[in-house]
Amino acid sequence: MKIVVTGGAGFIGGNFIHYYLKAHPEDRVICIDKLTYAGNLSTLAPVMNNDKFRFVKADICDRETVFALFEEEQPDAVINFAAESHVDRSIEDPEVFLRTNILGTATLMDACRVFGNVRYHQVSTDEVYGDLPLNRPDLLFTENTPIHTSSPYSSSKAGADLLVQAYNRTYGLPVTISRCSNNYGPYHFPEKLIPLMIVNCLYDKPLPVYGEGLNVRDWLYVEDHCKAIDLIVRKGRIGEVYNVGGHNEMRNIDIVKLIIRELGKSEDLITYVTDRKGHDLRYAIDPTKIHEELGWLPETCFEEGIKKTIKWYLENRSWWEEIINGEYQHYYEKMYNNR
Ligand code: NAD
Ligand code: TDX
Repeated sequence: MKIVVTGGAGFIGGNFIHYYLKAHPEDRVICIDKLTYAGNLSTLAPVMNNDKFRFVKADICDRETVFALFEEEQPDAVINFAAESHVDRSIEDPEVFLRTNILGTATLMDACRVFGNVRYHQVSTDEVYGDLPLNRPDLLFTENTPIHTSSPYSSSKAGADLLVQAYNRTYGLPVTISRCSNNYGPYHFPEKLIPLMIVNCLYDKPLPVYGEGLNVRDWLYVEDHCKAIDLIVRKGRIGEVYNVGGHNEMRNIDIVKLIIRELGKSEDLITYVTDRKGHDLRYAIDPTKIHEELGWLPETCFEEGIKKTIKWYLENRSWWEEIINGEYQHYYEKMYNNR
């Protein structure tokens, strides 16, 4: 099989490429990535010399380049990870989220239509379902939960999902969608909760917890997400949505305290800051469908996954130090100074 993976220089796309080339050494992977602030070629350094891998620096909204690449490569499947992915950035500046997340998705699917009705998979998120109340642990997101978004980010992802379903119904494009909960693991950009707290702890910097830290996220080790996507692309039913999650709900404050403990730091580093606007209270995925239909189950429990993740950040300082010494510093000052 020959697959196009977009956004492969980012967190989940990068982990997916590493996983996929090991799991399917006979397949060829072509990665398209614009290398925005979130894209990092050093994430792909271990596979750059693999002759089954090709990297192309391009914008998924650039129709001419995307079409030329499809004509040349004639892929069998496309997996779209490329997106603007950070909620806080979407609150500051929504426009690029609409462009990449919606128009980029349309451009890729148009290329799929033109070059042989290519199999298309959309990597979506549980955030399209909005949030759940904190006092109703019995409620979970199923694939039938109505779309109900809170941030410009989640709205742009929901817009893309609707478009994917419309391309299936209108043009018969063979599509699937996965909606996963919060991922964590290696190569996670340090603007997101877990890597930000690890990096700040290592520098003994304040740990900025939004509001009271009581919001709940449902965490999944990134490799389990990658395996789920691989299964869906190979065995999933066309036109279907699959939720992906491992029943691992945790309050933000408990995650922060756990990281502090693992790194032997003091809870005095915790600093409560102004809450995120429109902050979703709780996410929780019901993964029954992907389990029953495709046999998927998470393999890495949180206790093991967080230890592996912290170890990775300790052993790969150059990867994240390069990031935080660049444009990230301006971002950090803008978002957190005087918050
Ligand atoms: P990320 O921000 O780490 O990486 C995004 C990648 O896309 C970067 O390499 C960036 O350079 C690239 N990109 C951005 N705009 C582009 C464009 N116009 N053209 C080409 N490349 C472009 O994101 P991530 O956390 O790896 O998320 C990947 C996907 O998974 C996203 O679609 C996101 O919505 C979804 N998702 C993420 C999570 C999570 O917890 N991180 C959970 C569920 C779903
Ligand atoms: O400094 C912080 N302090 C803090 O308290 C940051 C960055 C976050 N938080 C809180 C906000 C959230 O309740 O931690 C929680 C997690 O925040 P993020 O890491 O920004 O993730 P989230 O907003 O939950 O979105 C993530 O999961 C779903 C990804 O970034 C999305 O791309 C994905 O779709």
